[in-house]
Amino acid sequence: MLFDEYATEHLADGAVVLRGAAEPVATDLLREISSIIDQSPLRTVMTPMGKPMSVEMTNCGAVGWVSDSRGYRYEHLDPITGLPWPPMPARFSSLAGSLAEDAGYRGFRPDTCLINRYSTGSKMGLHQDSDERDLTQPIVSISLGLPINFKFGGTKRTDPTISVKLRHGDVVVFGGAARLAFHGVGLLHRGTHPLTKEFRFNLTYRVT
Ligand code: MD3
Ligand code: FE
Repeated sequence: MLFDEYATEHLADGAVVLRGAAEPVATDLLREISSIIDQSPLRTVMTPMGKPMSVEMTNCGAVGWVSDSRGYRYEHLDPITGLPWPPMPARFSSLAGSLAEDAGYRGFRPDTCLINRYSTGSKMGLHQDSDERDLTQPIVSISLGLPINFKFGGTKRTDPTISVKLRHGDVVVFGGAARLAFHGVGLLHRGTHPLTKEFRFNLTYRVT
């Protein structure tokens, strides 16, 4: 464990919340995020159904997640700049590896990190993350700024969901049976956070 002590909460089979685990490095992470955004700007993407997502996003790492009328996929080049995505900062990847290890997953080496920015009224509907080839690898998520209600269900869309509030610095690691669970994010309510103002940022580290 790299940082101070923190509480570990069991969320579901394969999913664990590390409460406030990223709080000690939040300002460093936000500085890195702002440098990534300077190189590959936040953008609104369209779902394959032609609806704009309410969350703005960008990526860093060898590949980045994109969505447009042709579907969801990972791309080596940022479609806005035509350039490779900004490299993943070394401290980003080592942090994710260390957090995954704390949750019981060894050797997590993410090749991409999706940066989502939520503003008042943003939400994310229930979905599965299944665009990656190696579903034995976990996903590490870091929440920064304003809190949201995270919804977590089962492997069928109609399975019941539980709700858990994710706050600044909280980390969730999803592996095993949780890797293909349906999940979503409730409305971001108006508010202000000393470090992120009116926003919530989420970092999602994945092995594609
Ligand atoms: C559970 N993002 O970008 S992170 C996404 O807060 C996404 O921005 C949300 O879902 C956000 O795809 C939730 C937590 C998360 C990420 C991936 C998962 C939960 C997951 C994959 C499988 C199960
Ligand atoms: Fe997701």
